[in-house]
Amino acid sequence: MTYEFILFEKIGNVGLIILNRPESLNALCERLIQDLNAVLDACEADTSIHCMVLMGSEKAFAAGADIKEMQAKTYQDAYLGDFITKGWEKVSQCRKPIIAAVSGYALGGGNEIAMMCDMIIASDTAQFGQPEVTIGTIPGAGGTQRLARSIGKSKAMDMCLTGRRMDALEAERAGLVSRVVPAHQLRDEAIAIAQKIASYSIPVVMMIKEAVNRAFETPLSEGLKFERRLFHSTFALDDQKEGMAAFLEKRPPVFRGR
Ligand code: DAK
Repeated sequence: MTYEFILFEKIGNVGLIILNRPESLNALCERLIQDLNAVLDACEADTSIHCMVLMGSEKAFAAGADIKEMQAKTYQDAYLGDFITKGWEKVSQCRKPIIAAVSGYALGGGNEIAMMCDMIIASDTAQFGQPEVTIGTIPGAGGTQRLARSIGKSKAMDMCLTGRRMDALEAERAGLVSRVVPAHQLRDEAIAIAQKIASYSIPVVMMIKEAVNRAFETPLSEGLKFERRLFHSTFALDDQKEGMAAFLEKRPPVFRGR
């Protein structure tokens, strides 16, 4: 499959997805979102891919939704056409893990897409923000919701109400980002983390993702029950037998994803 605004590479069991619209700092136009959906569908369907990395360029992960595309829309256009809603949730609906590797700007829809991923690895040059207030609108792809859950009310309000940017170290302190690495190492670090995840049992990895995400959708008691059921179900997997046998036999496990 060919994409207009995405570069794709398979590295072992990892799918590396690169947003590639440099002249607009990876502004998320409709075609780019279509390409992103298509490549994610392909990764989900490819059983040899166990984990994905989503990144942009060194200067920009993505500078937000395409303002040139949005500016002239009327309310009727946006509402009746369900403007840019279709497909925007795809990243958050993938069952396999996705790592966002962010360098440079992750603004507006760019930050929202990064937050839809399962973790964010940032380069030391990364800048995160929800600047919609500065252009007369509000975050529209989960910014007010995911940011509040990720970094708490006060910092989420600060970012969404003032439009200020957060650098990589502040984002790491606030819990938005899991690790910060030097810019030149970002790609390799993100791929190494993805390869580590991809080396484990794929059904187990997918269950962990499902269980952690359940924490955001349920009360604690229901989340714990859900986790317990999934935990019990791992005892039906060959990979659980293999993983524990390998530990006892002091050898590396060979997971077969079964
Ligand atoms: N859209 C379109 N073009 C953009 C862009 C954007 N968001 N960001 C940058 N560009 C373009 C610039 O227009 C410029 O193009 P030319 O003038 O060369 O043709 C080129 O990229 C380089 O940008 P600059 O010359 O501005 O570069 P600088 O280094 O000086 O500044 C900057 C970089 C990132 C600080 C600046 O470009 C900037 O402030 N960009 C806009 C950031 C922003 O406000 N982003 C939020 C957009 S609103 C939804 C889903 C998503 C959304 C809403 C709803 N649904 C599912 C319902 C999301 C909304 C948003 O993201």
